[in-house]
Amino acid sequence: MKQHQPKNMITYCFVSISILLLLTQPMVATEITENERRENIQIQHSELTDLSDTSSPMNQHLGYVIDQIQDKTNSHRYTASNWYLAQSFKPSKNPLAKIEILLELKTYEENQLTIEVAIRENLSLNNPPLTQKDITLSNADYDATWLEVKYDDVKLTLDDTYYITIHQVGSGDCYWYGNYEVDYYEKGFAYGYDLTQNKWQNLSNMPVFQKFDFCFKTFSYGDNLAPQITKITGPSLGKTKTPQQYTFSAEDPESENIYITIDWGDETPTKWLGPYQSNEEITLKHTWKNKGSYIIKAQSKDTAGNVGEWNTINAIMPNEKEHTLFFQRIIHLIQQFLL
Ligand SMILES: [Ca+2]
Ligand SMILES: [Ca+2]
Repeated sequence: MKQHQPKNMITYCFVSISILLLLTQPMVATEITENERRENIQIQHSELTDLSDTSSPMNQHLGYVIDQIQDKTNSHRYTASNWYLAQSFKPSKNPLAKIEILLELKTYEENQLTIEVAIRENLSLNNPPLTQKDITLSNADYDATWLEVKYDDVKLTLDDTYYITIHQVGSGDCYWYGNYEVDYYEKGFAYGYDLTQNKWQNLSNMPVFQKFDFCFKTFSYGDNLAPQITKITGPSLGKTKTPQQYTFSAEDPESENIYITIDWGDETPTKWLGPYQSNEEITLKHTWKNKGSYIIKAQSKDTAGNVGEWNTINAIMPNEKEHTLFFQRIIHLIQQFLL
């Protein structure tokens, strides 16, 4: 019995130390992780400042958004030179940036036909329009074509009635398409002005055109929204000194191209990568030198420079090989002493 005691004591001490080691190991790892996490956050903050210095354009309007629209068609009216045609509408957005009207060139002289397209507060042709631009139709517009008329931003009173009037210059014929079966645009009417009779007709007063509206669209500007990271996928557990692959994507509300920046949680400098398409899957590899828990952060911006929020994923790089060997050795030693 006495002969066995020293060996038992040694075994007992070793097992105790081993258990203590096993218990303290994760705690030490956790402590490192927390420190690294704090460092990472500091890095992220300092790099965030750098990112704001990138020479991206100021936040700007991306483009047009439709305000009013009537795009159904089953009929048309001629724009013969002795007529003005008009469509009334009530804006809900400011400013009016452009309109589109659905025209088709029928006959023309000198291969083109000029149309005056105006925005008016009323139908009095003696009053100057709020704005007017000429468009020229050519051979290319020999089918029904949405023709764009851009105006310098026109400030309108929302929900007041305004008129798009068109009048062709010179001889020829052109269709302005519309629809008369259903009143698709209830906030406006179609009008025709017969120059030979010097009067406007509300086309809706004519039985066949009771519900007639011309095909038109009015446009204002939409706010350009920042893209957001929609996906970060990849291993949550990996090995140090081995490239790890992650997939990112970002969606821009206006489907603009996007740029992406990744903060890998170590001290790798961040930079904007791209351009990529909105929703495109972007696969990137990164190698961590030191073990620890890392917060991978991704952020995107659009071509106008609107920057979205950070999105994150956690990844632990425990250097599995070291851990496995360490635990294997401990277990092996315990087994030796217990036997
Ligand atoms: Ca109508
Ligand atoms: Ca955008």
